[in-house]
Amino acid sequence: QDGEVQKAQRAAKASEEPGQRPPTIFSKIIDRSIRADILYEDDKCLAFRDVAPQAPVHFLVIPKCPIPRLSCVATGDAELLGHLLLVASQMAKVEGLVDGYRVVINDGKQGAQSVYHLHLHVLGGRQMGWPPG
Ligand code: DGP
Repeated sequence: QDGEVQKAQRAAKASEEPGQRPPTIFSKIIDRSIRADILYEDDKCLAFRDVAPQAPVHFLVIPKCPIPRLSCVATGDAELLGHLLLVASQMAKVEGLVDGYRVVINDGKQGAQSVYHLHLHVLGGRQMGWPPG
């Protein structure tokens, strides 16, 4: 669960970039006020297909608590972050990505983040290139 101190620290950090604070469209997916193709849900996270897929398989794994971005995480988030990776790995198996896949987290302006609710992209089903753009 998000402690009060963590919440305040996150709000302060997120507000360094005006207009980029939770709640975002992902909060509406979590509370079902907008539709998404949900693949997995538990008490801590949700996985759903990306609306603009960049690969044959492209889904997002998000925490239910609205952490804006990776650079806002704190030591107390370690277990949650590990959980998100485990779900990404399990869902990649369920999606049949046996030949590998890519996991991406975009952070902030230079990281090309557009939705300020932390999310892992899982992309697969085609050959990836390196370096990424
Ligand atoms: P990023 O650039 O890392 O912040 O990626 C945000 C991703 O979220 C982007 O690939 C498109 C996806 N996305 C944005 N809005 C929606 C939505 O309403 N539904 C779904 N399923 N995906 C969305």
